[in-house]
Amino acid sequence: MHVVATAGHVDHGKSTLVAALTGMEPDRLDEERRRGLSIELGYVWTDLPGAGQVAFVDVPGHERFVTTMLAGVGPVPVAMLVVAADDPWMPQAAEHLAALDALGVAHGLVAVTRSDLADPGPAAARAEAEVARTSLRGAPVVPVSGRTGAGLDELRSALADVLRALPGPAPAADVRLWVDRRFGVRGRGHRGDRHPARRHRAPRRHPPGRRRGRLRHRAGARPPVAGQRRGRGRGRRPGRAQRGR
Ligand SMILES: Nc1nc2c(ncn2[C@@H]2O[C@H](COP(=O)(O)OP(=O)(O)OP(=O)(O)O)[C@@H](O)[C@H]2O)c(=O)[nH]1
Ligand SMILES: [Mg+2]
Repeated sequence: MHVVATAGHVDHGKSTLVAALTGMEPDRLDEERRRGLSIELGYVWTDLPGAGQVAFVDVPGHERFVTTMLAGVGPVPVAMLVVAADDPWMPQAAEHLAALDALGVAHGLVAVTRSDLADPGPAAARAEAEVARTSLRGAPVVPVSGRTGAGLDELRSALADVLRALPGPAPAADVRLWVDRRFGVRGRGHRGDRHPARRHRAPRRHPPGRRRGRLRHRAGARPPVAGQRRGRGRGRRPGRAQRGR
């Protein structure tokens, strides 16, 4: 199965376009539907004549969700940059394109959507010029409308051409450890979740059965005494007088 990630400015029509291509709705959350805004990554797929099964990772375009966008595009080899025909070149289009360039995504295409609302020519010319400075240079640019379906067949055919031309996997290439998500844990720092297929048990930091009470685990620490922490805040080192006891 091929995997293609969307990219592009908020509200430029990414979700509408992948829904038109697949017949599946990428925005699943109530909040996404209420606000008409993608928040999480959306996953939809279809059979593409001439290319087999294709899954789309639909990313949010809002600037607040750029880390989610990066998680979505990180592991994919192909991107579909979606640009609205009725809007100028916008900051998240530039930011998403820079991210694809930094990740070295070298296969993809540009869909100039919402072309039922405006002449797609100027947006296509600008997108082509921007893409020419990145790893996606030479990507085909296809005018389309996610609303009316005009241009969808041309988009499917351009996408199938891109997918058929993809090189096979390189067994000698550098190995990457994909981190699916990361979050802060108070007092511990950052944690990352790896792909379930590669997840393994991390070594324990503390001996089993002695996981509570940080002072007990410090090498060479004396056993704590009642009232030791009083007045110095929970979890902090005891004062000099207490340590001397
Ligand atoms: N007329 C017209 N409207 C469109 C077209 N594509 C999308 N829209 C409308 O544009 C708005 C935004 O579309 P979305 O598909 O949600 O845009 P998006 O890029 O996924 O937005 P985010 O995920 O929030 O970044 C919606 O109101 C759509 O109905 C199109 O081709 N023609
Ligand atoms: Mg969306």
